Amino acid sequence: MLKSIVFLAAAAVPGLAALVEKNWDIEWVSASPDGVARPVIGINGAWPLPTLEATVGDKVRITINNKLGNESTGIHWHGIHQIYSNQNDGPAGATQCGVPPGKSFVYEWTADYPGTYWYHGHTGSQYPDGLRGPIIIHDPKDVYKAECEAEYLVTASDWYRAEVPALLASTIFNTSNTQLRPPLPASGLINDGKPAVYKIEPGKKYKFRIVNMSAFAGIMVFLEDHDIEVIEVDGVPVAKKTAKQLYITPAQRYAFIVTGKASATKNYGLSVVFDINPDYRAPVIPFNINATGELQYDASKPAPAQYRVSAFDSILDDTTLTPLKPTLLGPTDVKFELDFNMGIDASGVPRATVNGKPYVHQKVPTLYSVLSTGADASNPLIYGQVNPFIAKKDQVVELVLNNLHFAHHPFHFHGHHFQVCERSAPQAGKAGDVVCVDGGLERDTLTVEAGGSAILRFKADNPGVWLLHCHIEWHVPLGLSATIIEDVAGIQKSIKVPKEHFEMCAAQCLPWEGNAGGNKVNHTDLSNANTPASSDSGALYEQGTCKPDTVSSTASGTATGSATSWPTTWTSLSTSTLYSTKTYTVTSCAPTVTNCPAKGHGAGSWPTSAAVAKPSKSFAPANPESDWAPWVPATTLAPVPVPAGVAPTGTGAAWGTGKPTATSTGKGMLVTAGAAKVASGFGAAALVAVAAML
Ligand SMILES: *[C@@H]1O[C@H](CO)[C@@H](O)[C@H](O)[C@H]1NC(C)=O
Ligand SMILES: *[C@@H]1O[C@H](CO)[C@@H](O)[C@H](O)[C@H]1NC(C)=O
Ligand SMILES: *[C@@H]1O[C@H](CO)[C@@H](O)[C@H](O)[C@H]1NC(C)=O
Ligand SMILES: *[C@@H]1O[C@H](CO)[C@@H](O)[C@H](O)[C@H]1NC(C)=O
Ligand SMILES: *[C@@H]1O[C@H](CO)[C@@H](O)[C@H](O)[C@H]1NC(C)=O
Ligand SMILES: [Cu+2]
Repeated sequence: MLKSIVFLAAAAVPGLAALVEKNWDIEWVSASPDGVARPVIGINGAWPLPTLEATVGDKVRITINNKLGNESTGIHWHGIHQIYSNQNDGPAGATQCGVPPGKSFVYEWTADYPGTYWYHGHTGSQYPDGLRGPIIIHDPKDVYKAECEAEYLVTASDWYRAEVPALLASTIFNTSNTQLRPPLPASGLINDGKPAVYKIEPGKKYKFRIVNMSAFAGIMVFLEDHDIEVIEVDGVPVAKKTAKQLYITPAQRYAFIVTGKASATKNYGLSVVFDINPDYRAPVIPFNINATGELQYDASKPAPAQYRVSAFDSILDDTTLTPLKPTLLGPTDVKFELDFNMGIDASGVPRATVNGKPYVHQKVPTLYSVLSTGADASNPLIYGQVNPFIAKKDQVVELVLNNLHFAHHPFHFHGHHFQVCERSAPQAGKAGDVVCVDGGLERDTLTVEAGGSAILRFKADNPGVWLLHCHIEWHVPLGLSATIIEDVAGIQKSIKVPKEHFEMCAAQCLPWEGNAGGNKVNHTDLSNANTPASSDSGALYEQGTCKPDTVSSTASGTATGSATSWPTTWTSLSTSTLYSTKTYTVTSCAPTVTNCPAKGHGAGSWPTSAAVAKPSKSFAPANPESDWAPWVPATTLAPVPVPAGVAPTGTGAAWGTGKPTATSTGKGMLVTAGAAKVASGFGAAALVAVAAML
């Protein structure tokens, strides 16, 4: 295990940010957090994974060495804004190529805001296989710190006994799974199976940070006989609010204060209840996965029994929380409307769609297309089916998310904390016209209620390619993602991708220039771009369809075969192994294998556009400590009173009352459950409505 190097003292002095540096071997290890051993993805030979700690203003540099042998990888730093460092955000296909086995990749970013975050794999649904851990960005000016005796970290996660490739094959990529059921977890973990005993002294206050690292299950959190005093959501400090029960969707984080009882004669339970229902309000599946932690007053007394509640009737509505320093955006400049849904397409393949189209992972990562297509980068057509939306510099953008599906979905936006303008009650239908006012909740992951909507806002002041996607991990490969391309000119001017990043593409014979399909001459010619394949639905993970350069001498660039019969060197790539249960046909390789640069830097042709050659800010400088761009606050922060009417009314409508019935209305039409809304205009992926319990 590496030692955590955090220079708290130095970082507290402005201008003297520390460098937090780690070298992580990503490799398979065995672990049995719920008593059953299985292979998991560890770091430096160990699992659970380390908590990454830094202080606001610190530079973080993490080298990952992919020693998995059989899968590509990559890490997303969830909630970190990546100001001028979009190339370090992590999602394969959006801002980088996946890191193939045997390769190393360096992530460099600034700890821009304090709070509770996490890191996780963003390639091939790897985080349910264990590749996820907490990030804590300490705040020397933490307003709530003085009153707390100690700080505790709680992680909660659903846990699966089969590995992700098998889970995907049996559920998500299984065309017989017409109800789109996700895999169901076997157990729920607090602290990845490590002890969850929190020492409490009478009358003292403790800060708890809780991170939900679930792939699917939301969690309900409540304490026996103690209040939860919420102070932070997703890294955003909020005015204190007392709650009895918290509902935390995957990827969300909370910090809260627990006050010790004046006197206690026993120990108390901290309950985490995992919810595997499509909408927790009307459970169709009993809450049968629970985990209990301990608020320990006296170690000599017994641990508490599981603390249960009879109903989840006092769950905190997060939209009633107010940031301590609200972001002031002013009036909206542009509105992007995203209607999302799930269904099966005309070929019977399970899909999740945004405006009728599943996100399809392209050959050239979207960021690399922005950097290499000059003026054409402002044309959304060149990016292929990544559901692109282009925002201009400094525009105030409204994201209207209409959930046409009957389950709730937690949406996460990379690169920003968004402002929640409005969130509707379940089954309220599409969003109406709303004049957004500043002051409401800010966070980076928000549940959009079943059959309802949410309106989010952000200012396009962080040049980059940012995914906006459902954070139920099983819905990502189905295509439930969109791409927000923010400030094209700013990206071209200020984002410098180190050539080592392009080497990840080269090693897999993937292009790193041109449009989505790698066309460098005619950017609107998408004939070589990825489209939804009829034989699989690996939307986010179609990567590495060529042989690695180690076997280039025998390849012409085109091959057909079943994965199981491919040469072993091929199966070291993620795609071939991910689809190892089905025949996978490689019909196009761009560039052809013979065009692939040899190993090492400088071979091949790296992008030469003026924008890349002349960065205004560099995150791969020779002298990182002095050379890195200073932290620039993304927006001006000033307190304003919370306007009336921001909080939604009328939550709590039961999903159960509008229980869906199986309805098929034919190609191109879609009927959502409950709300019975009709949508049209599904281009490539015609949907039929499906009824699903899950
Ligand atoms: C595919 O899904 C069906 C229906 O849920 C299930 O019966 C079958 O076992 C699954 N196939 C595989 C290979 O897991
Ligand atoms: C964790 O996230 C999952 C997925 O959305 C959600 O179902 C679950 O309720 C969350 N858990 C908590 C404690 O919020
Ligand atoms: C889990 O907790 C919930 C709420 O307290 C309770 O209703 C349920 O019975 C518990 N399930 C089990 C298996 O203990
Ligand atoms: C570029 O490709 C598009 C789409 O295939 C085609 O319509 C157009 O004519 C092409 N332009 C040129 C100059 O070849
Ligand atoms: C890669 O190997 C590990 C360890 O044996 C295994 O658990 C995992 O399922 C494999 N991945 C694929 C895609 O086959
Ligand atoms: Cu989802």
